This record gives sequence, structure tokens and C-alpha cells, in this order.
Amino acid sequence: MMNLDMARIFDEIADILELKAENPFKIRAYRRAARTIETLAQDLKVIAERGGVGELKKIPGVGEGIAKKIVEIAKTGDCKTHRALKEEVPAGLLELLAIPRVGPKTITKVHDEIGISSIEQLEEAAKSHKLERISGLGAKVEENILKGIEQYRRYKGRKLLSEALPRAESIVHELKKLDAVERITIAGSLRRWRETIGDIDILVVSRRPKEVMDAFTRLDGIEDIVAKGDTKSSIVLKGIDVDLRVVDAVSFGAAAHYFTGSKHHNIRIRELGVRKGLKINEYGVFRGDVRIGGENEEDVFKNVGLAYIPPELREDRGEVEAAKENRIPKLVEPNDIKGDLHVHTKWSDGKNSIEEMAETGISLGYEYVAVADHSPAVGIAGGMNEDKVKQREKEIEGLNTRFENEGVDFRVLSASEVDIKSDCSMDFTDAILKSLDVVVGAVHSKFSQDRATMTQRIVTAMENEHVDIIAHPTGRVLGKREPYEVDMGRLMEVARDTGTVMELNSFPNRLDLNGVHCRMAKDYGVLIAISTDAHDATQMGAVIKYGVATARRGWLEAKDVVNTRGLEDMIKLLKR
Ligand code: DGT
Ligand code: CA
Ligand code: CA
Repeated sequence: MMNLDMARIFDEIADILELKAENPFKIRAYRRAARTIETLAQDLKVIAERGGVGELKKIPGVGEGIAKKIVEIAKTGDCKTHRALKEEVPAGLLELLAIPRVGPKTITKVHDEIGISSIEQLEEAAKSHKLERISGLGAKVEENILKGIEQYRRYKGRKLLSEALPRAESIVHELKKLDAVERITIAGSLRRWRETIGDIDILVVSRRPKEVMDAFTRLDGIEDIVAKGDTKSSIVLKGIDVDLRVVDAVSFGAAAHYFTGSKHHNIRIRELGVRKGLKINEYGVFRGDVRIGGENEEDVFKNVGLAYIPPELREDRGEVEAAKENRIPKLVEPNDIKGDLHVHTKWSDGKNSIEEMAETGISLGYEYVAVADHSPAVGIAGGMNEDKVKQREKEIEGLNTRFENEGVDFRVLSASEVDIKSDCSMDFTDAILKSLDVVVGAVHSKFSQDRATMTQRIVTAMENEHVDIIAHPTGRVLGKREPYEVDMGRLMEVARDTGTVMELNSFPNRLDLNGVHCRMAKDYGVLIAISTDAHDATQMGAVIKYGVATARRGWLEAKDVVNTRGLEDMIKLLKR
């Protein structure tokens, strides 16, 4: 039982409570716990076994009730409350909740009034306008439902990178224990750090494949064995498909290259091989019947006259040409990151104090963290008013003085994630904006404005001399909300001309800007801030890797990223 499984149980409890229209605070408590748990660095099962309820309650967002359930799940692998609730609702209804734009109230209504309990039924009813007859629902709702279903199907079957990666790592961890496993690597889209993952691909070198396959098909949490052979097996584990391939040591590099993909990248490499009279496949690099390479991945590139291409670039987006001319950039790395320019604290909707966020920053080896609590407009997120900004400032000053006195080379920057309102104005007066060290502008409302209006809204913010960074510039939430309509080329131009930094939000369901947009920023000469948007301290360390990987997919080097700079150099790159 992994943290992720526990998070899934709490999410499902919250889902069912939503359908039952139960107390919103209770629902939020389960959600909050799920969000904390899924990014927690320590193993919950271990904490539960060692310290029980008392120890668990120290985790932010985990109260008495949830702590008890964690202990129960750790002990029995099951949660009674969860099981009882599941019996109360038809399984299809839970799937309906996963459709973007469709809320629990609508679902309960269509179920109670016309007996709908599956996506297919809902789609049919919306298409034949049966929903219009239900009070409170109309043509607009039907249209929204159909759009939501379309969106849902586009993502269906694909998992977030952050869900697939820990699963894959734990499989690798298990298989590594076998003597029969000589080498092992993650391949496929996961090794390329794509934002969503169709299936997990794992590659093993072994002389005793049968043993490896036996262990693989007996892993904890297996739901189905789709295929089992000596060289390839496929299983379904906790809702994710996993492919395992076993190869000989001499083929490892060629197989790693082949199964890392992408398919389009592979095709380009194979063509280059053909032109040089070589055959390149998952078994090796061959001239005629003679194997001339394939034990290591470098062999493949070398034999077709290319420099090594990091997995994140293998999408056939110009990397082959770049490798030919020795122009592969030295991509930014996790160790390059020197600070976080967007985190939340208790002063708005974060779970930890400023001090706790700072301590975490210090432990990550950072030089600074910008606490960017919300402005007032984001009511539910507990936005700060002017008074609170001033009170918070005192706390920040106190902390910084302490760090200075103790000789700790770390600074808390006073920041705010300030709403860019739908009328283009900022949610704080210029005087307050000016008083802050860093201003992060963000769109949080009226996502449906047309392209020209939305573009102008963000352009206006960038033209404000106090706005340093634009947070999550497209507003997308993977699987939930499509990006809003906006003219990205224009945003890049204005960002360049005004010296505004664009954020790459590292949260795995945002990754916004995405890789393609990051590369566009680089072409325009716009700097990127890789920020976490952490709402609790553990998230800071847990999600930054997704941001860095996405930056790498966008061809970014350390110099393209503002927060690879030390404090003074970084501040010079902001507007003030
Ligand atoms: P996914 O699973 O949809 O997130 O994406 P991938 O890239 O992991 O794709 P997957 O699992 O179907 O296959 C793994 C790799 O195997 C893929 O990246 C490249 C390679 N591969 C699969 N099918 C073909 C093919 O038809 N031709 C070539 N050249 N390579 C292929
Ligand atoms: Ca795959
Ligand atoms: Ca696969």
C-alpha cells in the first residue's frame, strides 16, 4: 500500500460524500488530506506503524479521523468507511464525477430523475435533449456536458506523470531485489517525462528471464495479467498498464533507445541508419549480419553520427538536426535551482508558516523563497487584505533578520500571487504592489473570455511596471480544465519587451507553461521561473522535478531560468 493508494481512497470517499451532498468541510478535509499524502516524501505506512495516530496527526491536513483511517488501511489494507460508502452509490456515478464541467449536483439530479448512471447514458440524454426537461438544467448545461465528455475521453486511459512515476519506481525497486536482474531502466514516455503517460515501460537485462517474469506477474496490487512470455509481459497494476521487456546485455542500449521512443524520433534514427547502410532495431546496430553496437545507448547515436540526445528531447522536434550539428543544449538540471518564486503559506491557503517554508527551502539548498500568498479577490483561497500584507511583512522582516544574525545565507522574499481581474486591473493598489519584493500576476476567474480580451488582460498586467512574473500562463489543469484562449505569440512579445518573466508551474496537473511554450519563450528571449506553487512544505521538494523535466522538454538551459541565479542576480532580472 503506497501513499498514492491511500490518497486515492480518500479522494473516492470525498467523491461519494459529494454525491451525497454531505458537509462541504468534511469533503474538503478528505481532499486536503489526499493532496498532502500524494506528495508526502515519507512512507505513510511506516509512519503509521512507528508512531500511530499521534505521529500521523503531525502531518499538515491530517486530523484525528483521517489519521485513524490511515492506521486502519496500513494494518488491514482496507477502509471500512470507504467500503460502506461505495456500496451506497452505483459505480457508474463515480465515473461521471470525473467528467470536467459536470458537478455532483447535476449527476445526482440526472440519476434520481431519469436514472442515468453511465457516461454513455449521459451522452445520449444530452444529445437527445432529455436533460432540458429537468428543472435547473438547460441547453447550456447539455452543451457543457457534451464538451466535458469529449475532454474526458481525450485524457481517459492516460495518467499524470506524477501518478505513473512513483508506481514505476516502486516496481523497479522490487525487481532490483532479484539476483536475476542485471540492469533495469524505465523507458517509454515516462523516461521522456511526458506530462501524461499511456503505459509504463520497463526494460531489464537478465539471463534468467523466467524468474523476472514470475516476480513481475506476482507484484503487489496486480489487477490483471494481460500477457506473460519470456521476453515480454504486460500487467495492469492499480489501474495502470505496465509493459516489461527482458533483453540480453548486448542489446540493452539499443532496446533502451527503441523503447524510450518517441516513435517519431525512432523512425528518424532508423532512416539515418539506413542511409549509412545500417540496420537499427531494439536488438542492436547491425551492418549486414554483424553487430557493431547496441550495448549502450550512446552506440546508437554515435553510429549514425549524432551527439547524445537526452530522452526529454526525443520527440522529433528538431533534436536530430541539432545533434547532427552538435547543438544539443546543456539542459537545466534539478541541482541548478536556487530558489522558489511561488509558494503559499498560512497567510492565505497554504498549510505551513513562513518559517516552515523557509526551513524547507534551506534544507533543499536554496538561497531564497518568495512567499506569494493570494490577493483578496481569491476569496475561497483566503486572500490577504492590505492589513494582512503589512502584518506579514513584519514577520518576514523578523525572520530575515534572524537568518542574518545566525549567519544563514537565506532570504524570504515578500511576494503575492495577485489576481489579474477580468477588467485587466490588478487586485492590489500600485502602492502595495510596489512594496512587495516579487509580484506574481495570475488569472483565476472568467476563464471563458474571448481570445482578444484574455490576451489584452494579461498584456495589461505585463505592462504594469510592478508585475514581475505571470503565473501558470494558460490556466490549464490537466484532465479538468482546458487552457483558456490566448495569443501566446503576443504574450511572448510583450513579455520580452516589458522584461516580464513567465512561470513554469511545476504542479503535475498544471505544468504550465508546457514544454512547447517554454521553447517558444526561449526563442523570443523570455525568461522562465520554474516555481512549485507549493501549498505545503513537502510539495516544494516533491514537485520541482516535474517542472525541471518540463523545462528540459522545452530545451531550456540554466541561463534561460531566472531561479537558477543566486539572490542578487535573480533580483536584477526582475523589474524592480
Ligand atoms: P505512451 O505509453 O502512450 O505514454 O507513450 P510511449 O512513447 O511510452 O509509447 P509505447 O508505450 O506505446 O511504446 C514505447 C516505445 O516503443 C515508444 O516510445 C517507441 C517504441 N515503439 C512503439 N511502437 C513503435 C513503432 O511502431 N515503431 C517504432 N519505431 N517504435 C515504436
Ligand atoms: Ca509507454
Ligand atoms: Ca508500452
